Amino acid sequence: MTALIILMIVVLLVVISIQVGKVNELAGKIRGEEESFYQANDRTGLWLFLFMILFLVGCVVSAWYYKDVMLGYGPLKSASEHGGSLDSLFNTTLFFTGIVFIITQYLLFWFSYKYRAQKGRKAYFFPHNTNLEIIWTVIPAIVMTYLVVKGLVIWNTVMPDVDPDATDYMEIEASGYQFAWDIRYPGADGKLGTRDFTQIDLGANPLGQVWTDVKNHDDFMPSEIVLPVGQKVRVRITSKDVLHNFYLPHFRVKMDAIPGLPTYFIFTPIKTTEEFKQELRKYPEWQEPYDPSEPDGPTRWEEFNYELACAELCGEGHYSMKKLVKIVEQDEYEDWLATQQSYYLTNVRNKDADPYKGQLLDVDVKSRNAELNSAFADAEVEGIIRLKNVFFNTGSATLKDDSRFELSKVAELLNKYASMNIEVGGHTDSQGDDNANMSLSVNRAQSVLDYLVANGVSASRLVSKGYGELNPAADNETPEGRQQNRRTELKILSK
Ligand SMILES: [Cu+2]
Repeated sequence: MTALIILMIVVLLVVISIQVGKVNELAGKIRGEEESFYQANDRTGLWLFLFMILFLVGCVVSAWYYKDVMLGYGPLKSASEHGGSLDSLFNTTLFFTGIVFIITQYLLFWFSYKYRAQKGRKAYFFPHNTNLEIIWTVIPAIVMTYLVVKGLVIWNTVMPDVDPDATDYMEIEASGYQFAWDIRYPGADGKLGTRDFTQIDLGANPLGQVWTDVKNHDDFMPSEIVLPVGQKVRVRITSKDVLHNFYLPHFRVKMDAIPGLPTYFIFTPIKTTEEFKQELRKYPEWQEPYDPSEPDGPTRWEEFNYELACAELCGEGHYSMKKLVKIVEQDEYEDWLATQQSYYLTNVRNKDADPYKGQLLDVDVKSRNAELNSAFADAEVEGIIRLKNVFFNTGSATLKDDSRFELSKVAELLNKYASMNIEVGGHTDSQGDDNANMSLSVNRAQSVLDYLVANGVSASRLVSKGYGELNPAADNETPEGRQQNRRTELKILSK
């Protein structure tokens, strides 16, 4: 229907213009052909000149009117350290191209008016003018050289890579795929683990992390990007399928994500999300309601968030490649870090895909130490702290070497909380002879107590007790239950 109406309008316009042409022809015949030709020329020239004035004024007014929604102006000044220099490059280019734009538009329309055909005037013919040639070659050459050199200088300050041994930056990784981003942080060691595309398993290992590389063990994949303000960040950018583009408009960060060829961008955020919101708040258009159907709801500036987008038309779901970016103060960042779980520990550890299944790893010790820190800090009298990584040889009270991590941490914490008195309790499962279990638990508790004393804890603060199989923590019918029942516990007697 719409197409039919448009077609009819087009046909009508054609008919009208033919009719107008015919009327002009007739009028020309009446008034004399030549006379009407010059009159039409005068009119057209004048209209063109008026159009030019309106057009140029419109360009300037609309640019001014919309400047606060353009990156680089009003509230949308760069939120990164390097962004200002890129904005200044755009402004410089806009300045020169703006001058050229106005001069060429002026000449185009003014000349068509001034040199319109007039009675008795002949066109002046000149084939060549050296001065003009020099002017319009030399001036653009100088301007172009200036723009290119300035661009190169800025490129060279924004784009050089960091020294991999430097400690003044943090690295995160963004992997694009149809249609989302996987963000990976390096964890406590500050290093991203290696990847191998043949290891990719969409359910269990979406990035193809190589689990024999211990650097992977503490890497985590948050649902949003959180960064501390003032921190230099290197983003390693990769793609798992087609071309994507890592675009953080507020930080003037934009780089292709290319399958098989990691790229990078280094930037330093200088405004927290909160600071940026306070900037936006000063502008009336940002005080309007975020959702127009809810006039009393939150305003646009209150709902603002930095965003990561994909700036490559990568397919049907391209628009959904969006992630929130939060820039926060250092302490807030550390609180957030503490809530993040390593992908390996959460999804892979001790499963079949784990090459270290059943072995105690550095990353277990670290996360266990953090648990023990808070268990001791929050300990109540009569409370129980179950030790997880204390192992004995089968049927014996001899500690395995791997127990040293947990027990030396416990000794350190007991020395820190020096007024705490503790009972070390040994427990077994229900298999085998009851009396043998009882004496095994007594001996094992004593071994742990001896270890703590040997590590500087005063013997007067410790007692040991064997419970044998009397206090099961789980069902003795299953192997897992029995494993949980064979355990060492600390009971807080006083603090
Ligand atoms: Cu994309």
